[in-house]
Amino acid sequence: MAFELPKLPYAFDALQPHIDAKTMEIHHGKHHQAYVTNLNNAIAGKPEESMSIEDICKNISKQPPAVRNNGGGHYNHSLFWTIMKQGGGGNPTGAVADAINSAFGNFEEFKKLFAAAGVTRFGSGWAWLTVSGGKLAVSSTPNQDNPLMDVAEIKGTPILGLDVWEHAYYLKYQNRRPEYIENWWNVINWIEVAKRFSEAK
Ligand code: MN3
Repeated sequence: MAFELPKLPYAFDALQPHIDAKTMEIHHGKHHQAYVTNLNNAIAGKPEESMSIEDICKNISKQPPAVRNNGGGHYNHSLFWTIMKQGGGGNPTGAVADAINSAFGNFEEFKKLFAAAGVTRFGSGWAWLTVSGGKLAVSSTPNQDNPLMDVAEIKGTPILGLDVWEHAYYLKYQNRRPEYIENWWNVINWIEVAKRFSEAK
């Protein structure tokens, strides 16, 4: 087996009340598992079996749709679980906070831009904060694309990502994606985002 479902770094109910336990259970155990299974099936017997998911994403334009969709799904969700935690939220600190202020003016302006990227993504996709060309950028991608991919409009190393597929919020928020995003700020693991920022430079 080339790729495996990473263990969720907290209990299914750890992000309540902002993200409910049932959503987490299905999202991790069914949706993410399906991306991993389908990715492994798509690359069986191929050199990609021994490649990192990051390297597969970086040359995604050479891959068939099954690898783009499921490889992206595996990378994106693996990142997503780690940038949330029980008792998260608040404001970023240190170098990543400085970089946010320098790129967007202040944290509140960044939040507005990021939320807008998530709210206005039509259909399914992701909102991202990415180190791109040495500075931070906000963007969104469709489906399971991400900023590592050579097909992305804004390319770089994502340090924060938000899943805006309906499966990420529909049980609790139904069609109210903006409310899901507003509550999601309360579970962000800024320590992990700062770590990813320091490694991306
Ligand atoms: Mn998802």
